Amino acid sequence: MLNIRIQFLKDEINKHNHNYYVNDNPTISDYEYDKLFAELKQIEADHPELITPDSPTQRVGSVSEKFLPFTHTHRLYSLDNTYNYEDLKDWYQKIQKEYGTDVELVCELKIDGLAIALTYENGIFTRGVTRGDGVTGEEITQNLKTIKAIPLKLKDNVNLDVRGEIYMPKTSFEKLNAENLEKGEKLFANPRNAAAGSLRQLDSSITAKRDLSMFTYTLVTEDLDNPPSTHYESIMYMKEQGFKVNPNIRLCKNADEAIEYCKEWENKRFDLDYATDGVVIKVNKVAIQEDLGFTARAPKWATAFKFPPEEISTVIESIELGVGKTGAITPVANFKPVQLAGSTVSRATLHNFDEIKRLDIKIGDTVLIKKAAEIIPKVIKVVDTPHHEDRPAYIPAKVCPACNKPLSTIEGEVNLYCTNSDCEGQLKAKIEYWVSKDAMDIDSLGPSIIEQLFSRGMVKTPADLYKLTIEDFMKLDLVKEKSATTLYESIQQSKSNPLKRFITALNIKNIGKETADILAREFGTLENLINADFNKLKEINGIGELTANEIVKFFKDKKNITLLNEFKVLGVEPEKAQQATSSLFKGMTFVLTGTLENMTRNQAGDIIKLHGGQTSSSVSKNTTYVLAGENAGSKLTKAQDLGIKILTEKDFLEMIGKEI
Ligand code: 3B9
Repeated sequence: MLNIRIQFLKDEINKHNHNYYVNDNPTISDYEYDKLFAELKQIEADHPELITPDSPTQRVGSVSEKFLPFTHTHRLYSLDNTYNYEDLKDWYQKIQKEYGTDVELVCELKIDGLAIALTYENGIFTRGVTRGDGVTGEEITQNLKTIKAIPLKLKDNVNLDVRGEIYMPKTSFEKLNAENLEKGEKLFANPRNAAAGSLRQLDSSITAKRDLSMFTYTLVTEDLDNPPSTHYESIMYMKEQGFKVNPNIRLCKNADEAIEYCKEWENKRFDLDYATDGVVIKVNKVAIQEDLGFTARAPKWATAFKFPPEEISTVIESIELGVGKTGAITPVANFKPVQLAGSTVSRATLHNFDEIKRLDIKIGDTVLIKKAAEIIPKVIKVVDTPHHEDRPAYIPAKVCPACNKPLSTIEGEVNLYCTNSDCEGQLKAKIEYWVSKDAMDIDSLGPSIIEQLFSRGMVKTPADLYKLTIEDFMKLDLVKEKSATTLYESIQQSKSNPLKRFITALNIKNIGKETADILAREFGTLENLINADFNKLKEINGIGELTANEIVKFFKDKKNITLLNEFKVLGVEPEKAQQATSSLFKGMTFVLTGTLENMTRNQAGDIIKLHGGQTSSSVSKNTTYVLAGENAGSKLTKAQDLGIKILTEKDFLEMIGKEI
């Protein structure tokens, strides 16, 4: 009797979840739903042995210690991108050549979320894994169970895998950020980050409180007597089984119709309550898909058409000046907050005063801003602004915004510099740089802590960081024992960072992480680098005379000598770098492109450096070899144009005396 009632309740609740979260079409009131849920919970509390994994009560709360890695049974492929209709037509024509004039396509929106794989055994949801690197991800089944658009039980008792995208609706993202703002908690930059942050909770009851959903787009199964013969059919099958599939899918006869779809959604996408960054175009027939197959990272039968980057206009309200770690003054534009590619932005760097002059930017101008890499936007140009001509031109500052000392120019450079070595703005920027990701990577030490350390006079130079105790940190606002300990420990741990990080962190002019890596590998220890003379330095491939000069100058400077001595006394001892053990590639520069079969590009780079060679990210006449893997793109073309020798992975392995 109880068994029948409990099954009835589970089926009812699962049905109403489906109506509400998948079909957006609730058929009972919240009150009635809550009553069913309460009854089920009560029976399960009295009879825990009746709880099953597909019970809707299993969608809430449990705490795990950490996420475990899980290797996908079939890898999660990426998609090759196309950025214009020309490329899209090219892709289609190649397929057409093989398979006849009308190769049917399916167009889908590309949801800007997180890719996930779900496994069902006998129709029951048993495992959910993040994409990770496509081969191995993290098992987050408990968190995924809280997402009501994910069915816990399918219509049929089948074994299958599906892939899809987890996302947070735009309106839910805005609501979450508004709440977090009120509570003084961290804000998410966009819905995608909010979804990622919500999924990465060890306590799934937090995930349960976030409004996440999922669109399913791929079916992988060998369990069906009549497997779908087209992608479209497999989408319909997933829908029938209870998954949420995106309704805006369209069957197209050819590339022209697919382009039509892309054009339509380029504008319509802003009306949707979820973020999309493109259209995925897939060959419909499974037989053709199977014949075309995959490259190392993506199916050849699909491509992602990326929507052009978003641009928007806004009004510049003020120009703020900042002083950087080199003393360079950077103007930053503050403008009326606008939505750009899913985030609210209100600031953009203007780089330097020459840029302001070049763009003829005046306060009050309407400018066009564009989302550049990640979330830092860029001002592109002034758009027609009334009275632009009548308003005064922007006048570059004459004194440092932080210390009020006069600014100077450096010959051959566009920047204005503050040359006051005691300038607090500069010192602060140096510390921020010291702890940054490419330098010492002390990520617990954020800007607000640094600000407090300065305003209380606790820190002036990077060496001072290593003198701080847990008690010191506890004097700061909002720092309790736990975070004080974390701060202390992460600073102490950085003492033995790899040498290249330490050299990067020193902030020697012209020396970023790439050059720091070259120096670390060349000299092995800091001592050796300090003692290197100009002639030795300029001989190194990748170090020019200018840079060699800056290095010598840096280590001669009294302040720097004092700083380095202090580090020694404090026990800051970077880990020795591995020096080249052969000179096989001495003086040679490699550019790596495409996907290698037996190693990653980073691993190949390490091998090259161990043999005394170097790597570079761009092809030029100084490139000795281009090592090209699968799917090599424009770098390969450029190498061919410049007549640079191209190596296959096999050639490369032969050169280093390894055969595979
Ligand atoms: C094994 C939409 C996205 C997307 C695929 C997408 C991202 C990736 C993909 C998924 N949005 N669709 N589609 N709308 N962001 C096409 C790469 N497909 C697969 O990963 C995949 C994996 C397959 C078939 C497809 O079948 C195999 C089974 C066994 C062995 C080898 C292949």
